[in-house]
Amino acid sequence: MSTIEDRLSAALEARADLVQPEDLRPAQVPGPPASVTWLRHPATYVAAAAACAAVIAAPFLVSGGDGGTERSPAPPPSSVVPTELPPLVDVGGDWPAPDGATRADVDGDGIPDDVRVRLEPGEPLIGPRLRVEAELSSTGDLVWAVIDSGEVSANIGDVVQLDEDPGLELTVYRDGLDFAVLDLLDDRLVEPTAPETPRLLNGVVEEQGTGRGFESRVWVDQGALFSYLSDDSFTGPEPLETPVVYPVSVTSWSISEGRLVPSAPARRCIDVVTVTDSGFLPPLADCADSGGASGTGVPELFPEEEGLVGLGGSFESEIDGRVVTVALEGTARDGTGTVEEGDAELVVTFPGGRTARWPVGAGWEPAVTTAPAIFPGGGAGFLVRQEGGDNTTMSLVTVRGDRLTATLTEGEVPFGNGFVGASARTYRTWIGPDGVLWTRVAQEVGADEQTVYRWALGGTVSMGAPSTLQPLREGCFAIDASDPASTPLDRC
Ligand SMILES: [Ca+2]
Ligand SMILES: [Ca+2]
Repeated sequence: MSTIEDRLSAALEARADLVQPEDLRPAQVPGPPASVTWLRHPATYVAAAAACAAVIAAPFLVSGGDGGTERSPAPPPSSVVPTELPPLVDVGGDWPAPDGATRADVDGDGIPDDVRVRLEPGEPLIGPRLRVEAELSSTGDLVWAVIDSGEVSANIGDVVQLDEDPGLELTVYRDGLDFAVLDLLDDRLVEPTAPETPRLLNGVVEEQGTGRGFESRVWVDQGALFSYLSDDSFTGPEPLETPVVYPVSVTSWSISEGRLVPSAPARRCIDVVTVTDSGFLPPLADCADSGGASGTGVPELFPEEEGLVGLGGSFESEIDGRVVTVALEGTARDGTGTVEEGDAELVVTFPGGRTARWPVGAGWEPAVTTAPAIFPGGGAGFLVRQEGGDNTTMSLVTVRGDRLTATLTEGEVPFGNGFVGASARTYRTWIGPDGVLWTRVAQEVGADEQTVYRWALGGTVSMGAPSTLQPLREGCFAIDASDPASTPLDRC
């Protein structure tokens, strides 16, 4: 029986006169890499976790475009077409293939072919390139592509059918980089040109200048290739502190004329509340909200919940099916309308008499809204307001079990009532129907046009830590500030 090298030599000789210099270049790399997770290959979970920090810290490790580096063969010395083609040099045929062969019908003859990933030896764990090769059952030929590698590992992902050729296309997971898609074309594997956006990335796409990131996922469902990008950015770095329900833009992919073609994005929601068993697939559901930033529906923002209880007052409320008593205890400083640290506490008494306390920070005298803020997935909290001067500072105190925890807020979207920076541009935060917590920010001074955000509780991974309030952009609405509850809402 001939060895792979024997077959390779024969194949190379047979088609040496077909090969152009560019055939030896590394296949195209689709855009800059970012980060990782959501993997179907068990071995890569560990590898991805190990590589995560390093990848985020150094996201631009490989060249994009044609990969024009010293690794590429030199171009012809002039634009004159050479009359003699250079000999085809094997690249990576002797690199190790630690994962062994995957079976996939690359040539479409109905018989699975052996597919391997060979890792270029190098530092710290692997070299800068991979060789993906397939031994075709139809001809016995060995076909391959050399592409850029990730940091630690690579493996063949699911096979996909993206065009009308019967052969299946390969997806290649590379930690820290976008997925590579490889297609058999003219007896070699090629990487179709990918658009800059959306990405074929499992990980975080950084939002410039904010320290936040968008979540990007890739998956295969019944031979079709999909990806999504979250509509909103979240705190991170990874895993991002995503809420339990949030909108994403889903893209399906095809190949046409040597290009990866994304479909028009479809708005869906990641929803771990209603989708409890999705297997390896992301928990996608129709969005229950009014349509979000890219929709056309109008959310029910008003009337605003206006019930307030001040220091010394209390009320009953139902949280997660339990009736609790909520009180603001303490006293304000004489004549100033302010409190110092330790002067005031939010006290929640649970059935059976157990109490939990949250100390109100120094500031204006507090009041608490009598209607709780309600979040998808069962989260709930009370809004403590400290109003004075031009601003109202707000703290959302969540009830988890028998504990009170103040949520964190950060980022560009302000929380509370006041003016943005030194401008006269207003922002206002309120609890609307169904306990939804909203903030609206005037687009210009005095304008009715307001950007509206729906707040969600993020950080579902680390239940022991404080949640971060994550703003989901609902869109722009014209709101008459003098009487917002009675005027019809229109999208800007
Ligand atoms: Ca085959
Ligand atoms: Ca195909």
